[in-house]
Amino acid sequence: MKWILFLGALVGTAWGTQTFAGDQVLRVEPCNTDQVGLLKQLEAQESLRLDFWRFPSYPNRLVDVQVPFSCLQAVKVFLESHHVKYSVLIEDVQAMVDEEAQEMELNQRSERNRNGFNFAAYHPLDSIYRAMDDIVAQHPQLMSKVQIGESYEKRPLNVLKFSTGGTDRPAIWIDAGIHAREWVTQATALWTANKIACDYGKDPVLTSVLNSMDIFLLPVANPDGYVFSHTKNRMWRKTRSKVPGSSCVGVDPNRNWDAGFGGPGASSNPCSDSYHGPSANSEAEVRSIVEFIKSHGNVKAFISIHSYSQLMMYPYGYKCSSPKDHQELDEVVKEATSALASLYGTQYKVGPICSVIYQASGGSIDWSYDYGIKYSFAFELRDTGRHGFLLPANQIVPTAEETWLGLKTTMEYVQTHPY
Ligand code: 0X9
Ligand code: ZN
Repeated sequence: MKWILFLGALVGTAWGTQTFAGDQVLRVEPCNTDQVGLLKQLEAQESLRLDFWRFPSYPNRLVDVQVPFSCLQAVKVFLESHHVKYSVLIEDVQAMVDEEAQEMELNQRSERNRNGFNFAAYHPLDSIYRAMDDIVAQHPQLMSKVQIGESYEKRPLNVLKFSTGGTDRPAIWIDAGIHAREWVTQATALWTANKIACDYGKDPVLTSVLNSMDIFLLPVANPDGYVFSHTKNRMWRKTRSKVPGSSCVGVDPNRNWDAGFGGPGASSNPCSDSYHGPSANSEAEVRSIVEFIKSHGNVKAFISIHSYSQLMMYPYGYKCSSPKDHQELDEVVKEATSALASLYGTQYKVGPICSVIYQASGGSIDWSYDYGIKYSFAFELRDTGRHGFLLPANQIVPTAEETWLGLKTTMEYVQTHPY
């Protein structure tokens, strides 16, 4: 018995499921480069098993970090002794995870009874895939399912194609959920699919967009990670590929694109959450999107949806200089986020990735921009850290509704400014 408890404590798991009992999320506010350096030192110390919800970067940027219960005291003492300011954002991660799981369970029961799909709840992958099929079945004239490839664990990568005719019209690409734990993004994408299906022919802006362009929407870009985040570790971010020569699993699929690959803001350590992988496009999930975009040949906008922080960004992330279209892109993100804010007042920050969030190489929208897709944007949806990745399900629909206004404004701009 003793050794079972010991083993359990050692790896922090119970029956193979990661638990976060007593873990806290700290908001750390480094006030100079030295303090950022200290945080990077902490990050490098693998034995602490810190999970950076927001990575440390420039001074005066907020850092959110989940600290295992067993290291809390030591980390707090370390921060205090170095006069680094911090506060507790989340008191007990496991309590929030449990609450979310309980809510999901209740919802699943009520969905079974009503035989319906509740967009205001989080769902496992098979439910999402079934809901996608149902939406397609209800709108066969407007949409179809396109499988663009397979994940590492051989799950289909399902894209919803919205098209009102023509062959290979100019297209808008939208992906969500490339980071597994960002659950509000997959949920928002699904709500959006349903919104597009229902509003075509009613909403004049959407109708006009779809009368001249196609939309491709990938709601779950990292299905293996998503399943893992439901079954084993709610905080899983990466893919689930095996890394030769390492016992650690997975690659950060937003460090794996062929854009400044392996540069600053990506890790060469397979155990890191921002591990860039053995080579650019090593991940089946990334490769499938790249091949699809290349073979399509007429994609005019590329939008990646992440959470959290309430940001709308444009390139670059792998370098801190602005792209040549930055003035125009800045105009678009300002318009889009003011439309977004008009619904519930949700405030977004905008700008290039490097200055708004941090330097991060190998990201999707840098690749798409350098590939020639001018309108390349990344969203970071709600919230700003109160719940972080554990955004309560009652915020899914409001988040999706406001994001839709931002997306629609962006799509309208793309349609009316061809290049
Ligand atoms: O670190 C990231 O990959 C993104 N933040 S997150 O918390 N969602 O992990 C920021 C990078 C944004 N760049 C692109 N989306 N390309
Ligand atoms: Zn992300």
